[in-house]
Amino acid sequence: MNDGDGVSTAPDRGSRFGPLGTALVIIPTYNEAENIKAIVGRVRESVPAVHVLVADDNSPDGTGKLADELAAVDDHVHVLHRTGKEGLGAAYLAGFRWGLERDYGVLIEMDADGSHQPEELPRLLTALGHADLVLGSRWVPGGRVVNWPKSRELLSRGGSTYSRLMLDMPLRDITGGYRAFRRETLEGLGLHQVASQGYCFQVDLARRSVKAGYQVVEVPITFVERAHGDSKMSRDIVVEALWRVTSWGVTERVGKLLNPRGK
Ligand SMILES: Nc1nc2c(ncn2[C@@H]2O[C@H](COP(=O)(O)OP(=O)(O)OP(=O)(O)O)[C@@H](O)[C@H]2O)c(=O)[nH]1
Ligand SMILES: [Mg+2]
Repeated sequence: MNDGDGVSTAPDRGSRFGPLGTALVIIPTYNEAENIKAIVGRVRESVPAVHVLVADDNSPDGTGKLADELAAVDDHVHVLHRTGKEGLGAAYLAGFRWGLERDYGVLIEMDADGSHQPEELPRLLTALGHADLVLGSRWVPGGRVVNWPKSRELLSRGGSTYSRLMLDMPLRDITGGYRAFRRETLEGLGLHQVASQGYCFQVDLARRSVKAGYQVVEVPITFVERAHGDSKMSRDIVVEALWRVTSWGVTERVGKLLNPRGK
């Protein structure tokens, strides 16, 4: 869908990075009726050329219907209705598939609750002109969190630090969910093998990108705690992340011990 209104950067002379094409912002939703109109409006205002896909898991509070109302009056807004709650990872995978089938050049992850500010999207897209994947990062200089309880900050910082050390990855914010992928990056990640959910889904995609040799760039963002609606964070999500990250790290270490030259 490179219909001429895409966010494009001219390819660098001598750079392997081509123009970006049209961008699709994927917003997974479960019970975000209080937030959906505001977030879609802010995205469309911030970068009018982008398209938005709301990937709703049949939210009981009617988020999907509100999204349909937005789509009815704006041909840049689309809705993917899913049958029931299957978690953030499954919703993103379905959204990526939807976007890749329709030839979008850039696929962006963004929460519905206002934590990821659409006004910062131009900075992510600019950085993607020279990268395969851009991570909105709370934990690089210039990045910050607003209104987060100390306990959440510790959990997030701790999760990123543990993942960085365990997986030997040079990234500061590995669990964040404000990201911009080039379509070619997603096509190279083996998405059909991704089974992880929640925070772990984000760690998994970052890990696959680094392993595949992609250029991953972190851009500082200001992350704002949700003001409306309920968090879907749960103990299960944290336990899953801890378990999978540990198991990936151990598997890699054993692999290196058995085959130090990586042959
Ligand atoms: N489609 C779908 N979306 C989900 C699901 N779980 C969470 N989401 C959405 O994913 C985004 C992130 O979820 P949040 O509840 O904000 O998780 P969080 O940011 O870790 O938690 P808070 O900081 O408390 O907001 C939001 O837009 C949610 O509506 C799910 O099972 N299906
Ligand atoms: Mg949130």
